[in-house]
Amino acid sequence: MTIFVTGGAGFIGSNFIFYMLKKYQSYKIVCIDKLTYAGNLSTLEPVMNYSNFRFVKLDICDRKGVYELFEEEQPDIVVNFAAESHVDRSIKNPEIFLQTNIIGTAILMDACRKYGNIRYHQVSTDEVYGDLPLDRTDLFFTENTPIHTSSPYSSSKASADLLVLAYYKTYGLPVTISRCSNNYGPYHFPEKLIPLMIVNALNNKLLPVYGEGINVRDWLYVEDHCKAIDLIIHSGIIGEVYNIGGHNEMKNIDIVKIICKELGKPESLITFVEDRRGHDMRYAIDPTKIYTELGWLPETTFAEGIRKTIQWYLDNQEWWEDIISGEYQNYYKKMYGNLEEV
Ligand code: NAD
Ligand code: TDX
Repeated sequence: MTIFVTGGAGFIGSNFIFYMLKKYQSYKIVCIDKLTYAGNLSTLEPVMNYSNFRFVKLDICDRKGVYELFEEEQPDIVVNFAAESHVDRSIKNPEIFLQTNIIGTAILMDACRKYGNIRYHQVSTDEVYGDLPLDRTDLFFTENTPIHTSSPYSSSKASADLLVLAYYKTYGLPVTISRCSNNYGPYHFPEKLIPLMIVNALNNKLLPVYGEGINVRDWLYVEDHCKAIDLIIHSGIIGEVYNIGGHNEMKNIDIVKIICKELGKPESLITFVEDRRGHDMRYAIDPTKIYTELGWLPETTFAEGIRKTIQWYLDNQEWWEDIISGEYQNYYKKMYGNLEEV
């Protein structure tokens, strides 16, 4: 069995590769990654010498390169994590999101059609459903909730989802889609809420919370997401969409306070900054389908997961220091201006 994992030098893709290599020692995993600002080859160092692992630096929008690799490796399954993934960057510059997230998805599926109707899994997001009001805690996203997006990022992911379903209906490509809530855990790029707050707090820098900090996200430990995708690619029903989430809704401000407490840092580091444009209020997944059909349940509680995550950032300072010392500095200045050190 050969599995192509695209975007495997990023946060969730790398965690998925580690999980799969450990669980299925007879599988070959081929990681395809363009190594954008969000991809780190150093992340994959622990598995780079495995005989059943191969890394290929490749843009999923490079049709010729993609076809050549499919021809050479003849994969059985393709799992597509490759994407531009940060909402704030999509607000500043949407175009690359359309390229990678939509065109890249189409090229991968064209390759799947060309080389033997290969099984394709699309890693999507709960953001395709838009948001829910804060005062309707009885409402959740199900797989039947209409697509209703807010940002260029979520619109590009929704477009890709529609294409995936079209390739199923029109060409009979064997596809599945998963729509997961917010992940956290090791190797999370420090532009995203949880790692940004951990890294800033460790550096005694201010903690920029958008708006009033009352927006709600539904957090899932990354390994639980990987387990769900493993189940879907092996036992999921072709043509189906599966929501993934652990009923762990939290306000941003509460997350930041927990991080301060765990790190022994004062809450006075928290600073409220200008809100994100089009900021979704609340995400909340109903995971009933994946539970009843595939028996998936999250295994890591938030209390346990956030402790493990913080410990990982303490133990792997070199990994994130490398990142924040480079191009990240320019991004940070553009996003947050000159937030003072305390
Ligand atoms: P990430 O930004 O950490 O990683 C993305 C990876 O894709 C990077 O390694 C990058 O180099 C690679 N990449 C980008 N453009 C590419 C291209 N054109 N060709 C090849 N590789 C390319 O993202 P992540 O947080 O790991 O998210 C992975 C997937 O999961 C994305 O599709 C995202 O939409 C989805 N998702 C993420 C979350 C979350 O909370 N992070 C939740 C639900 C769904
Ligand atoms: O500095 C910040 N301050 C802040 O208040 C940042 C970076 C974020 N936030 C808020 C915005 C959101 O309400 O925290 C919340 C989480 O923000 P992000 O970490 O940027 O995640 P989000 O926008 O929710 O999107 C994430 O989950 C769904 C991933 O980045 C997407 O790829 C995934 O699809």
